[in-house]
Formats: sequence, structure tokens, C-alpha cells
Amino acid sequence: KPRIFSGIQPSGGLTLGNYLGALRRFVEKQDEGIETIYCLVDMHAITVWQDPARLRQQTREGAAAFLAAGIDPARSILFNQSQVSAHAELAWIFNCVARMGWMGRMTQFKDKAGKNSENVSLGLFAYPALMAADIMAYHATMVPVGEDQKQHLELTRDIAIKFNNDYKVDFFPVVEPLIEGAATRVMSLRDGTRKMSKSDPSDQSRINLTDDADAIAQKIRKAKTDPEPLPESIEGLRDRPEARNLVNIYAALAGHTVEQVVRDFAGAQFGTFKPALADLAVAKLSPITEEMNRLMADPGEIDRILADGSERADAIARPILEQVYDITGMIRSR
Ligand code: AQP
Repeated sequence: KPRIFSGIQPSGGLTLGNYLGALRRFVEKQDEGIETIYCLVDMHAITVWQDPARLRQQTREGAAAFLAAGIDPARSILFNQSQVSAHAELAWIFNCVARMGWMGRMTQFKDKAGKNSENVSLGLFAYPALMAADIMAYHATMVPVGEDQKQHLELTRDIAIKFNNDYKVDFFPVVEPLIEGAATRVMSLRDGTRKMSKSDPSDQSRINLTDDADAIAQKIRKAKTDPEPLPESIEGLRDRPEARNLVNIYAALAGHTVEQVVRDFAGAQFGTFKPALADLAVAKLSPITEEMNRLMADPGEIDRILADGSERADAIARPILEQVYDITGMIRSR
């Protein structure tokens, strides 16, 4: 029986990129009736220093975003990673299976470490092993993610295969990335070649799920574009990353194909297209923002939902982890 696992880092407020690339599809999978496990990966977040009070706030806000977007805690398991210790325990074992060379090839590590790789945390380097543990602790086989996570999922697969080979078992399943839809990579509003990211220093580069209608409209109005009108056909977007990004966002929000959006706005100036996009974004996002605000008024209730989700997650992961300890030769006599 397929089981889905995916997570989002509470390393900042969630963005339109997280919503279109991940959250919205998490809800679709839940509604398809598949067993779904979703996690606020707080231990991933601290691979880059987080202020403790803000981390707590962002974790609750992330949970509120899941709920507001349509995750039903009765049908999905929703929890935060640090409450289920199987993640950290399995990650250690995977640290011993994964190879330094594999980790060193991860483009996200290279991007985040930049030229200063001597000075970033060891956790940032080992991040993909924890991610592999997140997924394999549940024997999950399907992982809905944005395009940027594809390389990490390939590494998850490599770690699982190497574990199976090293211990001569057929224990961990082969995982499939689910990367589908019009907005698997939402780009920055300031630079169409960089992904929209919650940790970008410029707030103008992203739409936050907590932005109000005015902020959304203002950010889209100011979004970087080129001086040309929108093209008559999709090929005309090829070398225009900013234009392509806005069209992609429109398509994803409207539930239309990119072709359809290009047809509808063929030859339109950005002065026409941007207000239409802003109206659409506000119409789709403001109900979520309002619901998030309502939920955030009762943090105790959010904590209760996370506690319940953590217990249910632990009930699945713990027996799998115990088998891993057995396979690897650890004495478990207490
Ligand atoms: N711009 C994006 N377009 C489409 N999908 C995206 N995702 C993130 N950004 C985009 C997807 O959201 C999920 C959760 O991502 P994450 O929070 O674990 O970390 P990230 O990918 O590193 O996202 P950020 O926003 O860039 O966080 P920071 O700034 O902390 O690194 C994933 O499925 C991801 O694909």
C-alpha cells in the first residue's frame, strides 16, 4: 500500500513556492485517499541557525498553513520532526551508510554553503541523510516535492539501496519523487533564475502566505520583468525567465495550462497582466491567510494537533527503526 511522506522546513514563513510546489499537492494526495504523513522538519531548519522563539513560532505557523491549505489531521498525520526521535536515530545510521562524496555533490549544499563551506554546520552537509531517514522511517514510497528536491530524493534512493546491499536485506523500498504540475519551481520575483525561497534576504522576492492583499499586489506590481509584451506562443517565453515565471504562477493558481494562459494573454503588456495575476493570487491566497490567522490565535490547539500527529507517526516509525537496529547488530535488551 503506497504511503506518502513529505515535509517543509519551518525556517521562515511559507512562500507561494512552498504552497504551489508542495503544500497544495500534499492536499491533493490526501484527498486521493492515499496514506499521507506530513512533517514540519524543525531539525532540518536548525542546519542554519534559528532563533528559538522564532523557530517555535514558525513551526506553529507552518502547521497553521498546512491546516489552512486543507490538510485534515484526521485523515493525514501532521507533526513536527523533533517529536519523533526515530528521524534522528535513523539519520545517524544513514550518516554511516552515505558517502562523503555523495553529499559533496548536492547542489543545495553548494548553493547554501557558497564559498564559505568550511564554516557551515556539519548538519547542513548531512542534511540529505536526515531527509532520507524522514522518508525511510515510514517506508514511504512516494514523496511529493518541488523540482529542487529531486537530487536529494535520488540520494535517498542511493542510501536505501546501499543499506540493503551492505546488510544483504531487502528492507528499504525504492522511493519515487512526485514532481508534477505547472509550478514545480516557482522563481524569485526579483530574479527569474533563482528559486523563490523563504530565506532570501529580500522580502520583495517572494509572496509569503501571511502577506495581505495589498502586499501581494504591490510585490507583483514591482516584480522584475522585461519591456516586451507577453508572447503569442509558449516558445516566446524561452529566454524570458521573469515573464515565464509570472505566467507559470498564473497557470498554477488558475489551474490552467501554461499554453492556455499564453493564449489568453497573447500580446498583453505587463500593465494588464500583472493586475490580473495579483487579483488571482489574492483570490486564491487570502482565504488561506485568513484561516491561518484564525488558527494562530490558539497555539495550544496547534500544539495538540502536532502532539497527536507525533504519536501516530511514532507508532509507525518505531517498529521500523527497531528492525533497523536488529539488522545492524545493535543489542536492544532493555
Ligand atoms: N520556489 C519553489 N518552487 C516550488 N517548490 C518549492 N519548494 C520550496 N521552494 C519552492 C518546495 O517546498 C517544499 C519544502 O521546502 P523546504 O522548506 O524543505 O526547503 P526549501 O526547498 O529549501 O525551501 P525554501 O523556501 O528555499 O527554504 P529555505 O530558504 O529555508 O532553504 C519542498 O518540496 C520544495 O521542493
